[in-house]
Amino acid sequence: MTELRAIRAERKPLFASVSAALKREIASGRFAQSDLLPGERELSQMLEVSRTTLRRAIAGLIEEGVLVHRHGAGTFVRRSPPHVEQPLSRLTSFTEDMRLRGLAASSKVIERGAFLPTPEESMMLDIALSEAVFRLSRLRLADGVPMAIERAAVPMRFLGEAERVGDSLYAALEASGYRPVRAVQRLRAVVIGAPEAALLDIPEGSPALDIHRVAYVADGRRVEFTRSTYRSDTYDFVAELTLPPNARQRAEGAQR
Ligand code: 16G
Repeated sequence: MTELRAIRAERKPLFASVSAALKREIASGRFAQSDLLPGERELSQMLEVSRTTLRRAIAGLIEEGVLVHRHGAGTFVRRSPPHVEQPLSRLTSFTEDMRLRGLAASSKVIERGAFLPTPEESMMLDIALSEAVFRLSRLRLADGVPMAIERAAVPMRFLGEAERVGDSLYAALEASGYRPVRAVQRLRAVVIGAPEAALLDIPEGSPALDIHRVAYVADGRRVEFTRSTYRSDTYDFVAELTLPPNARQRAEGAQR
């Protein structure tokens, strides 16, 4: 605790020094990821600061996403999520992507079943409003850490029965002979609202990536429309860029 006491000698506002000291303790492993912080009384005694100063420091760290408050349970050190680099040119599934990185994929189902499509789903899938879709909305996790919320819609005709879908949507589509072979994806930066922030375990107002994917089967029919919200602190989407062939020939010629 000598290090924590040294905060009194620093020339910052006291609460800022308390935040910095708590961050150092987290980085050093004294308070491990996912650990419950000691109670307010204990911490304020340890740090020799008032509870008001401590509360101010903790509130700041919650806002920064270093700590997380769970109702009725206390304040925890947030577990830092795995960082994933995702090539934008490969049409893979979440389960496959995580497996390739040695991470365990899991999901929490938010909504699942056969429904009539919304006007947006019917337009994006190019189907009639009367044609049923299988809708699967999930929170996707890697090694137990929330990474994304995905809301997928697939025309029922590609799946046969909803029961066919297990942990992986793409595995189910592959089993029924309709694995997507091509997809068009649109990415956009968004600011996260309260309900999604709570699911993703990040502070409200954090930046996130909003991704729309329309995927096609070999004969050109649309098989999937998925709207996803990805945590921007866990995902880097990486695209490889190439010159068109004629410009490439010119560039290579100039090098000779
Ligand atoms: C990916 C896809 C999503 C697809 C899901 C299937 C992006 C942005 N999205 O997460 O469109 O539905 O994989 O995953 O990459 P699953 O087979 O594990 O259910």
